[in-house]
Amino acid sequence: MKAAVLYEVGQPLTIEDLTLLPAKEGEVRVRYVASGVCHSDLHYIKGDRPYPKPVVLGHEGAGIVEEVGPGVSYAKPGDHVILSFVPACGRCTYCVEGRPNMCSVRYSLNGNLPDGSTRLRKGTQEIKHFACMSSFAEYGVVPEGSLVKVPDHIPLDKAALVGCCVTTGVGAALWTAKVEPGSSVVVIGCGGVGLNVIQGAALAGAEQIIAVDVRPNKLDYAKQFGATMTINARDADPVEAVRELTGGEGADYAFEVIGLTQTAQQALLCTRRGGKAVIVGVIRHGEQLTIDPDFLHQDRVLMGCTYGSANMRAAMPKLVDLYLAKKLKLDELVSRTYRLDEINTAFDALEQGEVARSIIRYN
Ligand code: CND
Ligand code: ZN
Repeated sequence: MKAAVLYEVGQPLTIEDLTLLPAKEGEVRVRYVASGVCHSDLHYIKGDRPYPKPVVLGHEGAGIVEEVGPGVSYAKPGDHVILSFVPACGRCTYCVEGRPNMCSVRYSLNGNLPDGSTRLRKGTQEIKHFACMSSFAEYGVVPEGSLVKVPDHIPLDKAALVGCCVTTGVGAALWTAKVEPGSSVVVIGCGGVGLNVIQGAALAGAEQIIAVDVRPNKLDYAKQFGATMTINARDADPVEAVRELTGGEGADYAFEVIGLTQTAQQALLCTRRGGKAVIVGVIRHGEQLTIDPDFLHQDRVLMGCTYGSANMRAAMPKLVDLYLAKKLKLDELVSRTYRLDEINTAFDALEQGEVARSIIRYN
């Protein structure tokens, strides 16, 4: 099968012919239909975070189950699935608590499947998996716990986005911050994930949704997804601008959706007394955040967020239903569709801020 391999940090991905070994006990072979191109993948390409290599990236995929290994009961060949980038084991404390986004298995993978081995080969060379998914490939072998079944009539290229940016963004508003009706919200960074925080805040009934970005095209997208006001951070200090727009108080909720310490600080400074700041962006490994303790003293809450605090098998089908009911935008997220051999162009477009989201579509 064809797959895009990252050999070295900072190098373009290489399209290779790889061998995919058969699914073992508790694993499933999936034919990918599409994979979104997320900034988290770009963080690994740029070396913002360490990861074993060579690796096939891609963590926003959907496809069709082709074959199931021994002991698999959740899915059968032909099932349409969104892939979760966390393979929930169903047994650890986090899974049992209904917080499978933090399943213990996730933190022990190190580029392998849960049994500690890999199914990807270039000749005899072992290639690492990413998030047990590696959806920048035509096929994947994934743990059963990565699958979220969806109805056959949802287009899988749109469903793929539910695999990361939609669940992360909408979930950050609904399940991490628990945005309340009538509240004021600031979203700093209006890319694929940030636009979904905006539509999540709109779904929650936020009254004021202030979008901050440095690119005018992103602020246009933000309005389309429910922002009531926009600030270009190149033209105005976002913290001062937010204070002005909120009667001098600051917002009830602020979300950082870029992955920079400076904007994370801005998010906290944008909140009113008693407000919540949620850091959704992935900040470069090893960097430190400086916060003013006086600020926290005023009942403010600073929160992290992984996967929108979602319980994936409960959350994703609900998001799909909202899309089918025309209450959640997915079509509008897909600015461009690329072939796998155009993947480096897709990453350039992401880095240059040209797209809301782009997807890689297989055949
Ligand atoms: P994308 O690159 O699409 O969006 C980032 C946006 O930030 C762009 O629109 C930029 O123009 C904008 N931007 C850049 N600098 C500034 C600035 N100084 N002020 C205002 N806006 C700015 O990225 P994405 O939406 O794919 O991902 C965003 C972050 O979310 C990224 O760090 C990614 O790794 C992270 C993320 C987190 C999680 C999670 O579970 N927490 C899941 N997926 C992605
Ligand atoms: Zn992602």
